[in-house]
Amino acid sequence: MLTEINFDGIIGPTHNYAGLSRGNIASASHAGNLSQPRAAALQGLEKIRHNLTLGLPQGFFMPLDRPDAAWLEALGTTLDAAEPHLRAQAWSASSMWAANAATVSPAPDSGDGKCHLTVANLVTMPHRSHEWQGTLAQLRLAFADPAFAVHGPVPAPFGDEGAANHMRLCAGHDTPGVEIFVYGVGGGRFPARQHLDASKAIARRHRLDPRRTLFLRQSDVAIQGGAFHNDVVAVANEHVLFTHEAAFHDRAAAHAEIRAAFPEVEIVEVPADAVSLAEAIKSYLFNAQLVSLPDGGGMGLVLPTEARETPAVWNWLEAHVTGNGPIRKLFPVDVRQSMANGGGPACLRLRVVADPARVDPRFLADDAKLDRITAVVEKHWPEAIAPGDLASAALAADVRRAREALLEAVGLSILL
Ligand code: SUG
Repeated sequence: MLTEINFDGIIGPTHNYAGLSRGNIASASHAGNLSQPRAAALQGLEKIRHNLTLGLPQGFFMPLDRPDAAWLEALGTTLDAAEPHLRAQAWSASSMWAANAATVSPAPDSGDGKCHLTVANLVTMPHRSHEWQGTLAQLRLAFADPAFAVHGPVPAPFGDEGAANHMRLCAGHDTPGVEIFVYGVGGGRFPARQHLDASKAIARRHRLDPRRTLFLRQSDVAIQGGAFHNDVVAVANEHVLFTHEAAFHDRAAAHAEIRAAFPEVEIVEVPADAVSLAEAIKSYLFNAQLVSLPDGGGMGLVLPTEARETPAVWNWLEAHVTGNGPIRKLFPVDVRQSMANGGGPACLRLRVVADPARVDPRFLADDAKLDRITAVVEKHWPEAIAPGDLASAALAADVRRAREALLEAVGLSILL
C-alpha cells in the first residue's frame, strides 16, 4: 500500500538567525535577530498535527547534533577558538528543512522497483555542507527495509539540494510518474545551488526511465530575485503543477516538455501581473504543501500565514478556489520562525511515497509521540538565542542535552 508520507524536520534547539544563506532574502534580512527555538519547534509540531488531522500520514527526522564540534575539529579549531563565521556555521539548525535532505524517487518510477533516496550534498553553503552525514545516518535507519535504496551524496563540486529542486507528476502517488529536475546555471550575484550534473547523476542512480525524466532550467530572474530553490516558485502534486510565470528559464519550452511527457498535466500558472515574483517570494505562496485530501476531497494547499497577509496573493487564491480550480481548500499555518530564515511549510518536509509498514516506526508520527516531543521541546529548548550566545559553552552543553532528551523520548538514542 504505497502512500505519500511527509517527513518533517523537527526544528532543533540551536535555531538562530546568523544570515548564512546568500541569495536567501529572508535569511539575510533577519540576520542578527533574536531567535526563538522553542516557539519555532512548537510551530513546526503544530503543522505536523494539522496535517495529521487532515488525514495525511506524517513522519519526522531528528535535528542534527549541533554545534558540530567534529566539523570544527576537521577545520583544526574548536567551539571556543573558532572564528565567528565558522562558529555560526557549526551551530546551524538548517537540517530542519527536510526538503533539502534528499531526492526521492518512488518505487513505481524506478527500473528496479525500489524507492530510491539520494542524500543531498548541500555543498554550496558551508553551514549546510556538513548536514549530509547526520541525515544519511537517519535515512539508513528509517529506510533500512529492502523496499528502499539509500544512496550517499553526489560528489562535489556538483551541488545538490535535494527534493527542493525536484517535482513529480503522476496520476496517483502509487503509479509511475514523470520526474522533473530543476537546475540552475551560475554566474549571477546569487549562487545557483542545483547543478545539472548532480540532477542527472541522481536520475541515473535512481534508474529512472529517460522518457519520463525531465531536466528543466530554473530562470535566472527567479534565482536572482531570491528563489534560491525551485520550491520557492513551483510545487507539484499528482497531475497538478502550481507555478509562477517566472519559474522556468524558457517558460513556453518548459511547459511544452512537461505536456509532452505527461499529457494529463494541469498547469496552474500564476501570472506576474497578478502576483509579482517579489510578492510570490516574500509571501512564499508556492512554498506550500499541495496535498491530496483523503476521500476524494480534491487538493488542499498548506501555506504560510504570510500568504494570507499579502493582498495580491490572497486575492488570486480566493478567486482560484471559488472559480473551481484544482486547489479546493487553503490551510494557512504559522511557521514564522522558520520563514524568517527562508523556510516555509514545504521546506520543512520531505515527501516519501512508501508503504508505512516498511518504514522504521520510530520515525512515524502519531498523537502520543507528538505529545512526548512537545513536552521535551517545552522543557529543554531555549526560549531565545541572540547571535552573541553562540560563544557560550554553557548553551552548547544545554542544546546537546536537549537533543539527547528528544532522541530518548522517541527511542532514537542510537543516533547519539
Ligand atoms: O538553505 N536557510 C535555508 C532555507 C532552506 C529552505 N528550503 C527550501 N526552500 N526547500 C537555506 O537557505 C538560513 C540559515 C541562517 O541564515 O542562519 C538557511 O540556511
